[in-house]
Amino acid sequence: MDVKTLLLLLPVVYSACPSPWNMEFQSSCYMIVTEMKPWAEADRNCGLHHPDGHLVKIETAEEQTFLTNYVKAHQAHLAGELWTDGTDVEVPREFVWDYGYDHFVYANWKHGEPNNQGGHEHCVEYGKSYNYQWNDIPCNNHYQSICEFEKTV
Ligand SMILES: [Ca+2]
Ligand SMILES: [Ca+2]
Repeated sequence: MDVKTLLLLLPVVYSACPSPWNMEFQSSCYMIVTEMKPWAEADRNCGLHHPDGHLVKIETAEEQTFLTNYVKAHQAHLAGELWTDGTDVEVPREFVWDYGYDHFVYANWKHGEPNNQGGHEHCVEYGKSYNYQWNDIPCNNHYQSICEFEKTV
């Protein structure tokens, strides 16, 4: 490989996350949104910051650990609970990422969750009150959120 080819490849290999996406893990960029919003609005808000932006999909134990470490380090600035992209609005009791396209392979539910308390819990939150395990909760609750987009290289 000559030098010119190498220089052309560098921006691809080392593409950092564009502001305000300030967290990077594997092929994804993330940002925490501190405004409290209902789930659907929080998801739309992610898309305002990047065309591929959506609420976070926690797809592996490694991603869960990365995010939890980051959130714990910054929790003084956070209210507690954070929206993820998980929902069962399309098919009740079948939780998926992104409105039905990706069934959960990895999951980290709190013991006894998802419990659909009162029959109105269709969105997945995650935060310190459940020690960063997952819980289904009404989608119209207002929480802070984590947004994610996957870099296309
Ligand atoms: Ca992800
Ligand atoms: Ca629940």
